[in-house]
Amino acid sequence: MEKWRLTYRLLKHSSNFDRRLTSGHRYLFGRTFIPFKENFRTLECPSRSYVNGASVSFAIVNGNSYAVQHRYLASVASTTQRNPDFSKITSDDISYFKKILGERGVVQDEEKLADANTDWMRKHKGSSKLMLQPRITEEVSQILKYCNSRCLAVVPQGGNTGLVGGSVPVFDEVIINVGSMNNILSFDKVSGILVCEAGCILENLISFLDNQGFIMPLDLGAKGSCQIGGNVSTNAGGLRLIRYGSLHGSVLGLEAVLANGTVLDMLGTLRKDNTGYDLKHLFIGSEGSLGIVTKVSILTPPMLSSVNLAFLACEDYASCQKLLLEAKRKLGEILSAFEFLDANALNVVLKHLDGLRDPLPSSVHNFYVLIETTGSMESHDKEKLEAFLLQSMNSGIITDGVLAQDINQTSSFWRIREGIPEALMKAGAVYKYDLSVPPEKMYELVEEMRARLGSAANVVAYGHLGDGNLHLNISAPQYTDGLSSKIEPFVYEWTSKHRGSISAEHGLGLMKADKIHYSKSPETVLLMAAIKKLLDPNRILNPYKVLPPSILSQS
Ligand code: FAD
Ligand code: 2HG
Ligand code: ZN
Repeated sequence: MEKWRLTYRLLKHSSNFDRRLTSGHRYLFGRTFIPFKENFRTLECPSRSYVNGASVSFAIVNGNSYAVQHRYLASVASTTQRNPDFSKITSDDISYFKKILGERGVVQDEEKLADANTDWMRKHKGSSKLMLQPRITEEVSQILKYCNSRCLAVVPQGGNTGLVGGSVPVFDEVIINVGSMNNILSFDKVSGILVCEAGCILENLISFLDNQGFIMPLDLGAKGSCQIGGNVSTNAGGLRLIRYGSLHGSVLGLEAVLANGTVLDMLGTLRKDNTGYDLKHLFIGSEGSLGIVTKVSILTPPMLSSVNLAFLACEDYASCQKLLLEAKRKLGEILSAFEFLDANALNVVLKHLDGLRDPLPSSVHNFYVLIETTGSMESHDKEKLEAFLLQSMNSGIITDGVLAQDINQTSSFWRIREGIPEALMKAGAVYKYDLSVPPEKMYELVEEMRARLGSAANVVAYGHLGDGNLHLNISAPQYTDGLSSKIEPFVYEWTSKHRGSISAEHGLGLMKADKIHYSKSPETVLLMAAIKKLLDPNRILNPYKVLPPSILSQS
C-alpha cells in the first residue's frame, strides 16, 4: 500500500502578521482515492498559499500606563483594573530568574516581547516586560514558588494561538512559556500511549506519530504553532472530535505545577484508574488559571490505511442536518470528520487566500459539507462511501459534490475549511463567537444575526457541525461600538436561551470571563471560584481571565 509522506515546514511566530500556523497540508495515511459516479468530478490541483497576513490597525485605548489595550470594547477587557495587590518586577527579581534559568531563559528583548504580548487576533495587547522560558519542571516550580511569594502575576503561554485573549498579559504579568520543554518522553506502540512535555508543538507530535504508524486524536488549523500544553489547557476540540472524542477522554495523565510551586504528578498512563477524584480534569480546559501543565500523557489511535474526503453541497441547512444523521447511520465507524461552511465562508476564503478555487464551480450553493472517512479496509470503505453519496444525491440531500482524487485535492479541500479564520483576519475586523447550540437551532441564530446587522457586516458561519459547534464570525470593515452593541449581549442571550454554551472549544479567556453566567449556574461559578482560591490563593495565575474578577475578589 502506498504511503504518502509530506515534509512540513514549521514556522513559529514569525514577525507581525505572518504567523504560519500550519503547513497547509494534512497528513494522509496510505490514502486511497475513490473515483465516483457521474455526479462527482475530479479536480485539478490548485497551488497554495500559507501566508497569514492582515493589515489591520488597533483602536488602542490609552489611559494611564496600565490601560488595557484592545480593539473593541465588548468584553471584560474594557473594565478591568490592574490588581493593586500584584507587585511590579524589580531588578532583584530579574537577577533571581537569571540565577535559576540562565540568561537564555530570561527574555527582555522588545521585539520578542511585542510578539508575546499580542494575541493571534491582534485584539489584546499586554505590556509585560518579561518572558521566562523554563526547560524542566523543577524550573517551572521554582519560578512559580518565587512569583507566589512575591505576589507577581503570571500568564502561562503556549503557541499563543488562543482566540479569546487568554494567552497574553492584560497588564504587566510575567509570561511563562514552556516552549523549550518540547521532548517526547516515551511512546508505547502496543497501547498507543504518548508521553511528552507540554511545549511540544502539535504538528511535531503528528509528525512523530506518523513515523510510528499512529495519529494524534486531535487536529486543528493552528497545529503548526500551538503546543500540546496549550491544547490541553484549552481542551481544544478541532476536526477529529467527532471520531476520537475530547481531550477529557484521550488525555490519560498530566503533570502540573501549582501556583505555590507544588508539582502534581498525575502523569498516569492507565486507561482505568478510579482511585478517588480524577484531578487531571481540573487542568484540562482551565486555561492556565489553576496551574501550569508541564507534561502530558495521551492515548493515540493507530493510523488507518484508507482515508477519503468529499466536498459536498447542500441547498439548505435542513439538508446539512439530514446529511449528518445519514452519515452517522450509514458511515458509522468510518466517519472521521463532518465540517460545514456556508456560502459566505467559502467566498471569504476564495477572496482572501491565494491559490484556492471553488471545488464545485458550476453553480453557487448555500452550504458546503466536508466529510472525511478513515478506515482500515479500502474496498469496504469505498463501497460504504459510494453507496452513501449516491443515496444522498438521489434523495436530494446533496446537490453536488466531489471526492478528492489525490493528496493535492485533499489538501486544498482542507485548506478551504482550515483557512477560514485566516481569511477572515485578512478581510478586516472580525467578531468571533464559538457556540455550542442544538444543531437544529444553530442556523436560526445566523439568520437572526443577518437580519439585525443588515449590510453593516458580513455574517459568516462554519464549524464542527458533527459536534454541534457553530463558529459564528461577523466580518466588518472595522470594529465599532454601534456594531458591538447590536451583536452583544444578543448573541449570548440567544445562546443561553437555547441552553447552549458561549464557548464550545476556545475557552473564556479575557474575552468572556464576565460572560460565564450565560452558560453556568451561579452555584457552579461559586464552586469554581472556591477551587481557584484553594489552588491559587494569591490569584497570580492568569489573572482577569476565565472567572469574573468581581467574584474572585469577594471574600
Ligand atoms: P495559547 O494560545 O498560548 O494559550 C491558550 C490558553 O492556555 C491560555 O489561557 C494560556 O494561559 C493557557 N496555556 C497555554 N499553555 C499552557 C500550559 N502549558 N499550562 C497551562 N496553561 C497553558 N481551538 C479549537 O479548540 N479547535 C480548533 O479547531 C481551533 N482551530 C484554530 C485555528 C486557528 C487558525 C487558530 C489561530 C486557533 C484555533 N483554535 C482552535 C484555538 C486555540 O485554542 C488552539 O489553537 C490551541 O489549543 C491553543 O494552544 P496554544 O499552545 O497556542 O495556547
Ligand atoms: C476552527 O474550527 C477554529 O477553524 C477557529 O476553531 C474558529 O476562528 C474561529 O472562529
Ligand atoms: Zn473550531
